Amino acid sequence: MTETIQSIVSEIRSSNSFLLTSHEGPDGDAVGSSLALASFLRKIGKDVCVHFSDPIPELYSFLPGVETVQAGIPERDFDVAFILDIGELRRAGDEFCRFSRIGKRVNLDHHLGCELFGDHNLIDSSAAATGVLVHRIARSYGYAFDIETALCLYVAIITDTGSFRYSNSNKEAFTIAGELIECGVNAWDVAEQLYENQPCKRLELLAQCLPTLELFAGGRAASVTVTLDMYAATGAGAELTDGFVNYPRSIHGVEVAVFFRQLDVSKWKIGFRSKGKVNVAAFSRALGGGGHHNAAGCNLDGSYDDVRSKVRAIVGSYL
Ligand SMILES: [Mn+2]
Repeated sequence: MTETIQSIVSEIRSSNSFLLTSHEGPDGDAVGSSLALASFLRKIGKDVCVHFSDPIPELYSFLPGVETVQAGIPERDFDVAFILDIGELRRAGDEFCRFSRIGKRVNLDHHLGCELFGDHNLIDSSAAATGVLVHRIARSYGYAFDIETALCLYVAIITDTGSFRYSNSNKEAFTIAGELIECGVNAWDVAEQLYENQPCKRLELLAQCLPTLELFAGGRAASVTVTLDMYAATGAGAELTDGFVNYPRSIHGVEVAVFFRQLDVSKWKIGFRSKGKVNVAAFSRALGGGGHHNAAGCNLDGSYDDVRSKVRAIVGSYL
């Protein structure tokens, strides 16, 4: 691991132009770790282009450097491409996967079983966030952290640890967070940006979603549903449903939460969340999807009643 970090640092020292990207549907770690790396590289005088295949959610628009993110990749050569927090290369999007004017590829990730597609692969599933890996690299370079880089890293870590609640909230995550606070990051300002800044439409949509709450499997599972009608009634879009599945999961005695999200008249996206004991990847695989122990999902076609009973049967048979 230390050797990989050393090789990446040498690659940074000997290169000038960098292309950075992360996964589709970017989350706080994807955006925060990429912008932190961009900020560090720019401050040491490098030429940096940040590309995301999907738009950056409005929630992260306060991050320094977000205005430099490009939806397209300029037709030019890059010495090094950093691919962050991605798990599988295809999640970088078609444009990046087709783009070949790259000298070396560096893969930074903390997903278990990440594909080793890089010339350098810094993969550590014990890292709380990909931002932690960026911190290790910048520190190993001897970089004195500035407030912009620190703010992006803090957001990467706080979002991927669920505000230091999830089981990945290890000592390294807290130690780095402490250092970032020392650099001038204000914990309340960040929390206010992330959690006290919701569009009103999101709560209106949540108000329509919560009455759909159902407990099943003897109270060990619970679900909520969002339909196309609810989007139409509130003017809110699917991107505002992030976190809705945490409400059924938060119930006493519930081990598995299910989120039914209507994509089209008879198309549904099903999200599963576990409190830790139950492996929800097993449900989603049984239904043709994928995911991780604590978070998984799949798509199903059919009427709500059909999809709902199929999912409840699978979850019931495992619990
Ligand atoms: Mn991550």
